[in-house]
Amino acid sequence: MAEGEALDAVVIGAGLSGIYALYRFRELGLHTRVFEAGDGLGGTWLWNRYPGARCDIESVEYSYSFSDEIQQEWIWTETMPAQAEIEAYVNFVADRLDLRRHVQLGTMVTALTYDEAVGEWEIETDAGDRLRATFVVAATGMLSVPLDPAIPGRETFAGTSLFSSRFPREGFDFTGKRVAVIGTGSTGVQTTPVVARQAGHLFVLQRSAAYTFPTTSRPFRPGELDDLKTRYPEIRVAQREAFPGTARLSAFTFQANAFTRPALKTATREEQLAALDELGVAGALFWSDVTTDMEANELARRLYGEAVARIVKDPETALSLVPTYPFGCKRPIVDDGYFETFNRDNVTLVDLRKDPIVAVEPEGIRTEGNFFELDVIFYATGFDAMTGALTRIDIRGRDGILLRDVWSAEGPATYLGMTVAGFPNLFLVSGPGSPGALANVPTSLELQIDWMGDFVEHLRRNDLRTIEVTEKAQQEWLHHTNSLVEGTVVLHPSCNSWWIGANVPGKKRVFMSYAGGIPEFRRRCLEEAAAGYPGFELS
Ligand code: NA7
Repeated sequence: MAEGEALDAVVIGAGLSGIYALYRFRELGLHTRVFEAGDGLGGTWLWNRYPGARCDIESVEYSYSFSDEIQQEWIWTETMPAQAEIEAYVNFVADRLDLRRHVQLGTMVTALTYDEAVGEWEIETDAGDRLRATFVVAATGMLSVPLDPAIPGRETFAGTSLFSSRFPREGFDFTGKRVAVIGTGSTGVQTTPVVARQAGHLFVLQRSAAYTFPTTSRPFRPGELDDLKTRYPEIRVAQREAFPGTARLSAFTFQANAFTRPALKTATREEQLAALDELGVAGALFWSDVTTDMEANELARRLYGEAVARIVKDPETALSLVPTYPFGCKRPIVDDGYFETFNRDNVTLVDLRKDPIVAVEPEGIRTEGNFFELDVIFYATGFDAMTGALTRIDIRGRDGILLRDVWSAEGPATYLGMTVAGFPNLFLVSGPGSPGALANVPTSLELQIDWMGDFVEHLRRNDLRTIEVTEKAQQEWLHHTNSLVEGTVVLHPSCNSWWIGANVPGKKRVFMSYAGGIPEFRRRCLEEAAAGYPGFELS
């Protein structure tokens, strides 16, 4: 890259969002370049290649809708795709559309500085690039900055330390090894059954128990995918009209159906048990009142405990596997044989609430009451979600203000999750205040990037160059997004989720996703555009 080269747009990140942003902007005729820190395409689905990594949305739904050719050509093999298939899909799309030549891999954007005099962004990378662009699209991912836990002595471990979000490309053979998995979010829960099948002994180190229910994923039956492909027009419409952006073919059908099911508080004991018989652990959770009534939520939690105890034979382990926080405060997990895994002779649950970690030592992990001799420690300890990737770049807007300073002082305010006051011509994909973590990602990102593309077209039609959201529009959006979750379970005092940044010490506790659903979000985006972008100063 030539020093000082000027582009129309720079996209940061070559995951699902970055690849679509590149395509959409290139279609507009914009000279666009993508910088990607990884050594390949796929973003989340490049980095998180740990055993058992799988999407919990149906494959036909967790895919781009913008090209009928692509959705007809690509062949999904399973109803919910595993990591490798999504990574291959992103690569297929990039090749099919000849996008790869616009992507510079192995390059981390380190600084973005807005030059007010000329209305351009100056972009710096760790590869020594220094260039300018009129627009920047930060497609940096919601869960792209891993949190390495502050456990003393981590670096002294003499065995192998593995990290779920940068798992070795060549895989890892756990055969016969003494392994500890730390963390029981989606990642730990997905990987546990797979590692258990190989390891000599697996210790699952659990600080918070998980609400998880079994996946319905399976290989497609002959002809099934072809049938689904003929239904794409109706599936895509249904996605845009559904709160979570899925046509409800997926695992979350349980949740969707919850609203049409009776209230748990008024259900008889027989009805409750019948739900467990029919749906297993999911039968404990999906009732119409569980996320709106804390008494019902507590009933569901206890019923969940009964359902877990039906599967897990050791009563003490079963008890430890029951969460102590309300259902709905964290993202529900979809697993493949998680609870059954604890019936294996080579698996031990270590309840860190009863026996906390003291330190990692060269030979293993010391807890207050035990020492676990280990060959491998596998960290599945989560991410600095939604804002982490953006606050790690020096993003300086008007008057040299740093985005990270603004957000740490005031919380991560945006308008529509896509624009920030004081940072002209900077677009965020799935930023805080977007449907982000509450929506089917491809549905949501296409909606956002199409809105950005339309906005840029509007500028060009009107011979304009610069957009900047007003403080007023941003404040109103913040008020609206906060009002949607006020008094709900996601802000319950016992709730320490990445949704609200509670997993990162010192991070402001703010619910960071738009809880109004995809149709309402879409309506508001379209309204803003149709009205000529009243929330923005245009020049
Ligand atoms: P999560 O959901 O943030 O889970 C991280 C897990 O790691 C969680 O169980 C944490 O316990 C645990 N953790 C974090 N730090 C520690 C330390 N120091 N000691 C012990 N345990 C620890 O991340 P995932 O990668 O599983 O999933 C993220 C999202 O990816 C998921 O929601 C899906 O959307 C896909 P805690 O709960 O904080 O007590």
